[in-house]
Amino acid sequence: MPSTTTRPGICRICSAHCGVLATVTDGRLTKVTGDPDNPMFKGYSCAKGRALPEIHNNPARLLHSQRRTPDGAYEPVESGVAMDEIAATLQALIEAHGPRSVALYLGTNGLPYPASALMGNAFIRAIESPMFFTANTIDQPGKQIALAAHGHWLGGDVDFGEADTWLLIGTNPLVSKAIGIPGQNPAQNLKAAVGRGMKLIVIDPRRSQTAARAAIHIQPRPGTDAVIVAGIINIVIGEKLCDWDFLAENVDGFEALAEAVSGFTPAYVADRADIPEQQLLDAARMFATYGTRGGMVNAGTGANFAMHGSVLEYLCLCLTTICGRWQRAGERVTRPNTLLPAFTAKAQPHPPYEGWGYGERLRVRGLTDTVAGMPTAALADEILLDGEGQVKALICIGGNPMAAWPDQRKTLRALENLDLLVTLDTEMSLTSRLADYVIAPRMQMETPAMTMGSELIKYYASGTGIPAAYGQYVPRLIEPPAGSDLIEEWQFFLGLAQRMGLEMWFVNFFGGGGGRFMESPPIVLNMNGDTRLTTEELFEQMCATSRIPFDEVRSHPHGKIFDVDAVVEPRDADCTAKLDVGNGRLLAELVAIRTDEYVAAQQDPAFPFRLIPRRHGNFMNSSGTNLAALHRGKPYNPTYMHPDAMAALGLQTGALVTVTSPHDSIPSVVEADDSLRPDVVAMHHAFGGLPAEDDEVRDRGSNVGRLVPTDVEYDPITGLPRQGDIPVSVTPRIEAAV
Ligand SMILES: Nc1nc2c(c(=O)[nH]1)N[C@H]1C(S)=C(S)[C@@H](COP(=O)(O)OP(=O)(O)OC[C@H]3O[C@@H](n4cnc5c(=O)[nH]c(N)nc54)[C@H](O)[C@@H]3O)O[C@H]1N2
Ligand SMILES: Nc1nc2c(c(=O)[nH]1)N[C@H]1C(S)=C(S)[C@@H](COP(=O)(O)OP(=O)(O)OC[C@H]3O[C@@H](n4cnc5c(=O)[nH]c(N)nc54)[C@H](O)[C@@H]3O)O[C@H]1N2
Ligand code: SF4
Ligand SMILES: [Mo]
Repeated sequence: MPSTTTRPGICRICSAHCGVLATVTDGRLTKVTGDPDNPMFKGYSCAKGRALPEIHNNPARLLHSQRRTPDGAYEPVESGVAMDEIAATLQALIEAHGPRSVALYLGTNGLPYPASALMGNAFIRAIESPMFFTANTIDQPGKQIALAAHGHWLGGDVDFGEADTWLLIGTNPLVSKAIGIPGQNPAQNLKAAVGRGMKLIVIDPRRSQTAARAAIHIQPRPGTDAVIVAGIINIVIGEKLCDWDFLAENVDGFEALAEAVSGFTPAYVADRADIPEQQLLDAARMFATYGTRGGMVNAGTGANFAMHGSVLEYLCLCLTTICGRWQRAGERVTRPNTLLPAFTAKAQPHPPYEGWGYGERLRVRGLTDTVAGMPTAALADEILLDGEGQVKALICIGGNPMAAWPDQRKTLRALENLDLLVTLDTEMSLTSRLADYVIAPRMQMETPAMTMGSELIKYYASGTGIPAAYGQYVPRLIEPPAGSDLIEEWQFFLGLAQRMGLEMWFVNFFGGGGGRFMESPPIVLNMNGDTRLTTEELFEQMCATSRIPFDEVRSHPHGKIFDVDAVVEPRDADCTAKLDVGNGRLLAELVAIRTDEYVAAQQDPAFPFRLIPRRHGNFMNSSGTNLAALHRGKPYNPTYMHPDAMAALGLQTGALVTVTSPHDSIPSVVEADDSLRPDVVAMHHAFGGLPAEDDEVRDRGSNVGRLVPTDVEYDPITGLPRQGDIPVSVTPRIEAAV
């Protein structure tokens, strides 16, 4: 008789952290479904979470760490030996070239393992290298830049579940579960909201799953979001729809904002964005006046990648603030802490602070450390540029630079130029195939799990995090496969530190690089001497000051929404802080977008389409793309194109094409999609092989990042290059004879 158990687990593939039910048969994960007894998720799960058995049992999964041999092949290496050798190489590099020669990159798969980001960061601080990079600066770093310039409202967010309007820009939370609509079963959350009368407004060049449910869907030219939001602000101010009491008490810079947006008249915006003027007016009025409880504004990757992400995010905060869309004294605290320490929400601002231009200076493009973290798009240059400070060693935790970084060819040159490349990855990812060592880690269900990571992301931006005092902890549900040698990432860093004689301590922070602001005191842990710690004990220490005692959370295996009943306190009598909607630098950038020279430079008849990003419901970036259970016979990322545009080029779904940007070109397979504007094409990123593997396009897709240069157009503060609204041409491609 096979032994079968079914127990609660937590899927951490994305930030929703769904409570699921995991069935284990004879030590193997065999089934994952939603957990009907979980009070937050009520049985919800998505295709990715339900594929956790295939993900764990993937034949391509690494069961042993790998070492590259002189002839370029890989051989298994015992993890302790790998740590000995890596520690010795790092030590030698630091002695010869200084600590800055060692960099660390944290990708999206830091998220499932709360200790690994912290320990990776502790390690890089222990060697005194400033070179800690995360995926955040090739994501939406403008969010933290904008918060620094604007300040934080200490009363917290308006609840999506109570609001009468909401504005979403370039985000598709029904698929991404990332922002705006709470990610804990977003389709249900939206359905409930629309059912009670909420008016959703979506700005997206594609009729996305989310846009299809909107009261107003504005379908503009990509890259015009800052122009549109400036136009909405201009209408709100012009029609005197602001929350004047809130402005008087809490806000500086209103005159400067009004002046900066004044040129963005409805007629100008309608023309620039190619949208009906009346629709813009309707959207602005609806957002500002509809119902009794107004909602907030959130932007996503689509809007952030199209240049001027910092400005756009700042304008989103400005619009929220001039409409007074923050929780007030006496109202409910909508994102109370559970596993994080208690805090007191107050109806007052935390003033703006220095967000950029400090700390480590990069040797390229005048970029610096910022509140969003170090500019990842410049790391390849730091590896390639000879001279003092050159990066010689890179450690990647749960990230895939060859798939996800901009300028794939430059990334390839850079990674090949390193003296030491180490990845911590569950498979021989595109990046691992270039590594000197690949450290094989445990997977989700082989480690304990908790929801602290999902709770923490509220510090990343408004519209994120868990909208309730919800917490869940689950122990490890399976042992790693028999005969394997797998470690957890944090143990790898502690192992290196011990071998190098380093002092390790870590401070709890949002691992994605989100901001320097938290209301509650940081959790500081000293790791020295604690060599036999288990992950369970580490979690206990991380939760030692949690608002709900860790044991209490643990005693509810299906998760629990705690009744904390917190309300926002009135402002302190001596509080003089104000939010700032008049940041000079960001508003100057806005005004520059309004000039004719700027507009003229955007157009080039050689590139008649704009390529935009979009997420795939079944994959998390590059993860899962090689699993039949998830790709279901389509293992590539098509170029989605409007049928009329295809007809004009004589193309049919399934035809091979070449997509060319001013920088480079990639092969692709075209697919009809009438949800797009005819002048726009869309692709999922993080597919494809190495540049030499383009003929495998039908089996693995192609790499969008290759079309993106890092040093031509980029955000002057964060270094984020133009990863969306990319000018491209699409031309038929002759299928090579096989
Ligand atoms: N052109 C373009 N570029 C983009 C984007 C875009 O839309 N368009 N999006 C950007 C954004 S928003 C982001 S966040 C970045 C993402 O950039 P990255 O985080 O660098 O890329 P991922 O593909 O998410 O990398 C995940 C890696 O984790 C590995 N992995 C899977 N499971 C585990 C595990 O359990 N443990 C460990 N240790 N590893 C695991 C996978 O095999 C994979 O190699 O890409 C950015 N780049
Ligand atoms: N299933 C799944 N979920 C994920 C991920 C995944 O790969 N798969 N990735 C995770 C990660 S790392 C992140 S950062 C988040 C991202 O989460 P989101 O930001 O919500 O990303 P998308 O779902 O791609 O939605 C972006 C939308 O922007 C639109 N868009 C493109 N260009 C423009 C533009 O110029 N202007 C406007 N207004 N809209 C534009 C696209 O059509 C698309 O509908 O998702 C996370 N969740
Ligand atoms: S929504 Fe995210 S956390 Fe939930 S099951 Fe899907 S991938 Fe996992
Ligand atoms: Mo991301």
